[in-house]
Amino acid sequence: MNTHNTTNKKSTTQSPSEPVDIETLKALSRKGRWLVMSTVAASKAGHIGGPLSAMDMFVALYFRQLNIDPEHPDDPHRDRFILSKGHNAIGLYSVLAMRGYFPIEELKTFDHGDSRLQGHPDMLKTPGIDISSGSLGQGLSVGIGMALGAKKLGKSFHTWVMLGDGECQEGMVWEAILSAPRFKLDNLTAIIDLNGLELYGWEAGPNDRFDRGEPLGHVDLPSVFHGFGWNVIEIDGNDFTSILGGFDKAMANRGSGKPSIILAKTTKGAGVSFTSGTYKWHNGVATPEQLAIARDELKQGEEDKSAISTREGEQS
Ligand SMILES: Cc1ncc(C[n+]2csc(CCOP(=O)(O)OP(=O)(O)O)c2C)c(N)n1
Repeated sequence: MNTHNTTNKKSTTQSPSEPVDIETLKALSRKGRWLVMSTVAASKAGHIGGPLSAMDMFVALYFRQLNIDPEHPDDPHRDRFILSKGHNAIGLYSVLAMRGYFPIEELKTFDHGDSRLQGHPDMLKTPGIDISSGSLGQGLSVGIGMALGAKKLGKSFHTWVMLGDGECQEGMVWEAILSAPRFKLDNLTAIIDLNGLELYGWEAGPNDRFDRGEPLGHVDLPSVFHGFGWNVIEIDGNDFTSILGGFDKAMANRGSGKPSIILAKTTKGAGVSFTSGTYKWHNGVATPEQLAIARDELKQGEEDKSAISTREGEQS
């Protein structure tokens, strides 16, 4: 059971009071990317590439799409979000902090033993986390359970699940893809962050230990998902107009009896020149020089250095 503070008040779910415009969403994304880079550098461990490729979608979900209230993270009427690729936790934490689930300052504790913000999401510790994740492949099945539960109980919330393309090599994902249409879960939307790069490939190449081919590059995903019975939406996952249009299509699909899949083309490590488009920054720790470059590129000011912290006894 979730142990966060809860209230039994009537539904308090809400989107931000004023719709957040696209320029503001872009600024939030830059801030979120900076929080990822600086927090991971301070903690000296964590993932970069996936959190940055997914950042625009995290921001669009939490600032435009989800029916949620940070003051009541366990409101039973809230929309659900499952980060199936749980190693992207720092990306999600950065957006949860900006949205008011906990202080941005708390990011300084990321990955410390006694922190609420563990390296992978923990639903028993962190406000705003609906499901613990990190072992790849499980999130969509959990999302199916939530969406099915909503149908059975007559609840109107929508369930969103984000997966990685590397993650889709887990067989359990495909069992879930097979079963969601069977249950007519039009209250479920899965997003695949198609950044085309993961940590590992399959075969040794001439200049590397691994062939870094696209995890799903050989699969005609739209046809496959059509064939399985999903409503297929293709977007540019690093463009807010495209993202918001995709979310609208998913919501318009409610009532159709089909779950929606959003195939989101993204760039791994997007937003920072030296992390962009390379598997090498799947995880990693930026040097002070690299952080300075990232801060400039993300248009963060001097005051944002405060996001950088060091663990006691460690050098910056
Ligand atoms: C069951 C399982 N196997 C292996 C891992 C180790 N692992 C963590 S991230 C990752 C690659 C994931 O790539 P992708 O899903 O494309 O995510 P991205 O970082 O690109 O967003 C792997 C293999 C894991 N977390 N869980």
